[in-house]
Amino acid sequence: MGFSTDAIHAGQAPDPQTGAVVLPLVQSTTFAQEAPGQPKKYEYGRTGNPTREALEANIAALEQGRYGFAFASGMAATAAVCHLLRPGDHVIATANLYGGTYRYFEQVMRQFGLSFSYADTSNLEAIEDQLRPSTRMLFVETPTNPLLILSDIRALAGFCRENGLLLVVDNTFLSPYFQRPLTLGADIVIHSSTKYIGGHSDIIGGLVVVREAMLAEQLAFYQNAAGAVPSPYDCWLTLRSVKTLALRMRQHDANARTIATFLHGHPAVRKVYYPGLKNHPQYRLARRQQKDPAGRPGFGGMISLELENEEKARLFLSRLRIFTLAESLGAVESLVCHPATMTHASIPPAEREKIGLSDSLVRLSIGIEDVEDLLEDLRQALDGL
Ligand code: P1T
Repeated sequence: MGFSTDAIHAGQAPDPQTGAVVLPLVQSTTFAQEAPGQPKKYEYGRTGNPTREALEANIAALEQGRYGFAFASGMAATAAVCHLLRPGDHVIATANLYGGTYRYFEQVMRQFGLSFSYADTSNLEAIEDQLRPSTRMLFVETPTNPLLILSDIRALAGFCRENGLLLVVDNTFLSPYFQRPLTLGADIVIHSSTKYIGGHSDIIGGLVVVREAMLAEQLAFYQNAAGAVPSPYDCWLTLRSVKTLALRMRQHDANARTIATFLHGHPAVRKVYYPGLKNHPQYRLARRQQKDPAGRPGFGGMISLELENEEKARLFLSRLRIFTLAESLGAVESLVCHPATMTHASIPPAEREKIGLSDSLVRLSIGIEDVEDLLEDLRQALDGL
């Protein structure tokens, strides 16, 4: 089936009992058993729920995986994946990660005997330099939050196969509409479905998709044992959101391309980070790796820009009218954020400096409003800076 057909139908046949076209929302926390220890299909809502199961089947179809798992947040999804590891295991992660992921690795998982090294995962040699006998996992964000650096998933998958590592890709920034890491050889895909998949800034959620039955078994066990599951209502809302994912992603991408070009030509902007600009160092990789289901290149809706200094960045933020100053991204409305003091504040300043995340960096999440209005808002905020 095509992507949009799957987005609308996968996991959601009309209800056999009532004919309801929209998947019924099953809020029940428990399910009647025919005899002790003999449930019909579901027994307890943490273990399994029909609404959650539909979402899990849906995301598995969109990512072209076999098994999907829904969690209460993107961080809970990342935690589930980390629990595939054992004390003593070593992880190599992209140097520029979402700040919360870095915090979870450094301040939570380290306490349990895991160790983490950070590398520029766009460079295989830099990864190789970090490789140890105990390395078990390569954890990659591509494009990265907020610097939009890409890693070549297919090349990394080959490296991981040779070295016996699991390749995990956080696909939050593009959604399965523009990037399907499992088809490029990744083992595990993670989403903060709070972002593009939810798309309306009203659901916190996380998703994991795999192909291998062994990984699926461990994730299912952990999901039930640790219990960071989303509510059935959040799953139902997410399913509703996914139905328009293709339409929304096309508009995010179209608006962002126009805006990135405008920003690139504005004298107050020192640098624009957007993989769809020809001067992005990985423009060719972006065209090859990031594609809509019909094979057309897609760059997504995230843009970062460097202003002259932090003071100008703050002034710019205060002048914007349509762009709302807030954390998060990927929703229909445009947002703006100052990563150094907001989403990436949990990364120590020295580490931020190392990866090039400066105090004058501003991140835009381009929404699907009329692009002329967004351009006008940016123009009035930048002019005379
Ligand atoms: O917020 P949560 O649903 O728990 O997802 C965490 C997460 C994971 N991965 C990436 C790439 C992310 O960007 C996030 C969350 N990011 C933000 C809240 C933000 O504004 O960048």
